[in-house]
Amino acid sequence: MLNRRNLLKSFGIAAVATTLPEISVTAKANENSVKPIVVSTWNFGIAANADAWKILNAGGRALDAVEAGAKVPEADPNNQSVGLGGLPDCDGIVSLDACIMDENGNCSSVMALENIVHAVSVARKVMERSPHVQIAGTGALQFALSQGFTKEDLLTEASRKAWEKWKSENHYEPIKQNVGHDTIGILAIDAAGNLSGACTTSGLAWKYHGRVGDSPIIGAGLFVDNEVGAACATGKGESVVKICGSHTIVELMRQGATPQAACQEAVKRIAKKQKDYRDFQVAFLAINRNGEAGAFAIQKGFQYAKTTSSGSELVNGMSLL
Ligand code: SD4
Repeated sequence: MLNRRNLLKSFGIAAVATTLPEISVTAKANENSVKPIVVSTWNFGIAANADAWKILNAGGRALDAVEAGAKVPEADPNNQSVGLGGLPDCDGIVSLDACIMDENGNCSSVMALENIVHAVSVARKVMERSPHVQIAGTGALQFALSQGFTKEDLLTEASRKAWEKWKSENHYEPIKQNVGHDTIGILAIDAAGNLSGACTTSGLAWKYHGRVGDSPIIGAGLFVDNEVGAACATGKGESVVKICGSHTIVELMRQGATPQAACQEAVKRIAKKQKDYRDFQVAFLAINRNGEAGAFAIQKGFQYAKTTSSGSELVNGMSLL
């Protein structure tokens, strides 16, 4: 039976328990294209992928697929880390970060957007109907309303109660975060071989009002290069931004790293520079343009959902700790 060390070796990766190994950059990805394909973060990615797959399977565009997939957890009031029902900031206000990027390098995001469920769709409108790549705060809301989105109260009863409990225990002090927080990042390749990605989140619970994480920052929470591959991030955004995580991973894949080895190297950079890395989670997910997927996290427990013509599966990401 394979033990963990052998399993890591079988993937061409050195063991990663206490030391931080050099990554092994393996040979160029094989040419056995797996497409279409969609991958997304966490177990709720299975439901997101199902909607994305309908579009991919019908020959649709990866951009439409990732938007459709990201909208699934956004609309789910029981998902407390994305869209409707997301845990609020320290003032009890739900604010969303989202971005989207297509095969031509077009991209855009909304930051700290309030009162609109489908932040990812607002981000797409920024890309397609404005001259900008980023719109934040009240301006993002104003833009969304001008595009026909409707205002809704995003704070569900369950999230309001969770906030009130936090408030009574923490005296309004935004705390050092290590609460469960599960952004969806979703990456797809369509039948034409084009890549797109999207990312959407309510961000860290109890954050400072106006705080922006990595998810809407192109290159940090998401990056897509049609010639190479795509990557996205979940976890503590501040740590992802500091290493420009997703762009780093795409550039490593450009140099020949497998998606998994590239994700591992990004995690390693965080661990090298951020001494408290044992106290938080960051996970990266990537695909290359041949449809190979890989992931790597700081902590155990990260999973991603993968859907191809063979079906859907939840894959356990490897981790540093
Ligand atoms: C953030 N990266 O706002 C997001 C939160 C997250 O899994 O990913 N949670 O920092």
